[in-house]
Amino acid sequence: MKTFAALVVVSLAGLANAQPTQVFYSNFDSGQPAELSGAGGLESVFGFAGAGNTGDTFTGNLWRNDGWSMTTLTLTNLPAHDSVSVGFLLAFIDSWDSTNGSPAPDWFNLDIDGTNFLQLTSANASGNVIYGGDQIYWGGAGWNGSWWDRAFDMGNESLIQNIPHTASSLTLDFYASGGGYQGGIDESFAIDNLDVIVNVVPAPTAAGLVLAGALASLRRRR
Ligand SMILES: [Ca+2]
Ligand SMILES: [Ca+2]
Ligand SMILES: [Ca+2]
Repeated sequence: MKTFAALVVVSLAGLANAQPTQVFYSNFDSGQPAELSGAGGLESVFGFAGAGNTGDTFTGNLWRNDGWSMTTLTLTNLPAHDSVSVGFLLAFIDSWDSTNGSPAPDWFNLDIDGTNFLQLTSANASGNVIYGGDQIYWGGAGWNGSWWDRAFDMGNESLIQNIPHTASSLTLDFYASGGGYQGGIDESFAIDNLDVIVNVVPAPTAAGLVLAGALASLRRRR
């Protein structure tokens, strides 16, 4: 009987594996998503078109923010989950100056539920500190024609993968900061292919409930 009971417990444990579930995605090609608010707006991807990894490239429009205010994604009524992962394409547009450039520093930030998870810079115009992620573009994409632009695929950045999270709502704030940040046609950032995945904790299945009932029955007979 102990062996059978142990098998039941193992089976129930197996049913509890979290399932990755996409709860938001936008390539910004069909207008502004209802979940997105705050600063910025839709613009063509211009020269970024096609940059990226297979199946995850800049297309059509992106969302560009050229000021100091936040762009905010707000998700509600999330299914029961134990962690969250975020991915997007990130463009550093025009004359970003890294921490050892001038005027600097220029920062791109991502806060999740009010806590900072990313603070990155890019040496487009001055300095030499560059985020060491998956760079997918370096060239003159457009906008202010005087400067080259740089882009990254953030989908494999470990800092924003499998973050412990259980609340039914989630807020992402994207914004620039730093004493040297000039904004406008000097410095701006843009995102495309924004993707949010939660690891859903499945509800007990009918089979699981039957097994649980069998276990309870065994216990009663002792
Ligand atoms: Ca797009
Ligand atoms: Ca600059
Ligand atoms: Ca600057």
